[in-house]
Amino acid sequence: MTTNKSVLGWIDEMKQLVSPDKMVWIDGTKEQIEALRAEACSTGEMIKLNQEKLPDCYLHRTAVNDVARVEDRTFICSRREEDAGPTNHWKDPQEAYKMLYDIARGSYKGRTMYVIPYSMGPVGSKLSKIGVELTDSIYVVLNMCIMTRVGQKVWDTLGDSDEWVRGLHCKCQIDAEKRYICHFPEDNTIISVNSGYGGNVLLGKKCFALRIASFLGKNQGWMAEHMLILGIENPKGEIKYVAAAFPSACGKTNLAMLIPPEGYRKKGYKVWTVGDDIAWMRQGKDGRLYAINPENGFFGVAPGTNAHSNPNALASTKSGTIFTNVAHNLDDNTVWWEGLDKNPPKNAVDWTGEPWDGTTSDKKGAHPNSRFTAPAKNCPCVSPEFDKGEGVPISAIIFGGRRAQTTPLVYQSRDWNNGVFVGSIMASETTAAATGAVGVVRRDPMAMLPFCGYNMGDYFHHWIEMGEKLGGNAPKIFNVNWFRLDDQGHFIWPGFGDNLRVLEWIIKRCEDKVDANETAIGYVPKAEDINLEGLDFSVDTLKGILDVSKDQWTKEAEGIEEFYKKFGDKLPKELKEQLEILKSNLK
Ligand code: GTP
Ligand code: SPV
Ligand code: MN
Repeated sequence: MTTNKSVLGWIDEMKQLVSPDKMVWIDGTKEQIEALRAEACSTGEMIKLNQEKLPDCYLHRTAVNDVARVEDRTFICSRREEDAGPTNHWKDPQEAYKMLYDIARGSYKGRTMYVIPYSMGPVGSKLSKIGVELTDSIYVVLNMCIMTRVGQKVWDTLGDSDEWVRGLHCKCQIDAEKRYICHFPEDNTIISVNSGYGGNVLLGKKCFALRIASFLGKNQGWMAEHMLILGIENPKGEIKYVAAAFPSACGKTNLAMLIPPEGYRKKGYKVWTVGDDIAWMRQGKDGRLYAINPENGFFGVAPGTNAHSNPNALASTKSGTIFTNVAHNLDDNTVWWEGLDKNPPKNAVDWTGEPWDGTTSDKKGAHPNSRFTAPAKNCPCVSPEFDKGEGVPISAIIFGGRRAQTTPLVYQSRDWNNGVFVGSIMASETTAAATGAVGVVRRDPMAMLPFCGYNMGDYFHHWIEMGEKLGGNAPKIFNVNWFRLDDQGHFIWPGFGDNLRVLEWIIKRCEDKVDANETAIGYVPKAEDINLEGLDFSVDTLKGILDVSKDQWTKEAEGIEEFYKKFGDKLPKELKEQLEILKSNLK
């Protein structure tokens, strides 16, 4: 295991607090994982699926009140309230520790404490960071063993250092009224109580790799972002990498694994997945921005994933995968979700554990935020760079969201600071990935609203400073919107694989190979420069979704002005200037 004093001291303290019956050190070996799976199946916590069709795959159902991240119960517990900022919920750290310890006290009685040493990023890479999660949930252990790199090597790499992130997870009674996800950025500590669901409890993911890491990045001069990373290989074999930030359930996993349209495939285009949710980025020796994916698996949205929309994601779930809150097909002991195919199982159990015949229209088989936890190595297009840990050089940063109107299919910012402005004004319709209303437009700067571990005004400053550091090597910044709707409420742009047509324009812009129209908000493609070959989509329709409406953007500018007021003195002057430029462009 480890002789690290800071680790042993903390584990001891937590053990005293939660009083487990026994303790198990997780080493991530096959034998250990097999034994834990068997134990979870014996208690009903997990269901072993058809091992011929889905080898090493399991199904888990969470409590019905525990199916998504809980943003209103997520806290940043910095010493000063101002350091959490106007977009985060804050609690005083001393009060928060007391409250959490009172809830956690004795909560492992009759249970086992699992100690998970994990690395975010390839073990030993200079860009990687180490965490230790204590949990009383086998489900969490097995998910962490997919999503992160777990095992003895992590202890060996950590050595005596006390640079690691403490994570305590207690399921308690899954009491929604006492559910808290608390972060102590100044103490490198996360405490999560009364949940057993995904982002609330897999503490390496949003809690560490975004909330804690964004704070570390600010202080250490790097960036932790809610971004996918993908490589686009052209027929000459040259690969360009882009990173893209979209809010939860707005298409990161899908874009990260996209399959090029037939015409592109024939020409020799390929797409390589580096990451589908989180990017850690740092300036490299050559001055460019390099990104790694700190994760080792995909915690992807199941509904809508099918052989047409995302065959690579589907292929990734065919072995070693844990399904959460999908429907269970009893006929062949497999899984099903809305949008998988047109044949819902007749003899099934829905995500709540009730019998389900696949026909009731008011009752879904899978929860809208049901998920698969799949090993990255399963992905047919996983990048050869995935495990290298040096990072890939980023040519373009792409922001995007779900907007029925207003935001065009794609536009390019005028320069870095204008790009930071474009990210800061992102807005998107809310989705089932968090509890609360769905479909409401809200501002979600850089898709980091729920994930920034400190004052978002300071976060904007950090972006501006990164641009100064990167200078002429800075990636170009774009914005995309796959979600414009027609009058009947249908998506206009075909999306998915065809998004490569837009990425191609983006790459060409980065290489100065294509012209554009300058508008009030930035550079928009000339419609004829987006390749529509092989697609039943007219240039006129395309013009419609490239349109920048002065009326709509004038309203948008008012909304931005209102939103910016939140930040008071913390709003960088560069962004104030950008807003003024937008307003004067619209006159
Ligand atoms: P998180 O894991 O929550 O961060 O989500 P994500 O950003 O990875 O989103 P994901 O790729 O899982 O997509 C979420 C939903 O958006 C799914 O239902 C997809 O089918 C849908 N979607 C993704 N890409 C597109 C697209 O290009 N067009 C349309 N219309 N829908 C899309
Ligand atoms: C998201 O909501 O952005 C996710 C899922 O990726 S969770 O891990 O629950 O945060
Ligand atoms: Mn996400």
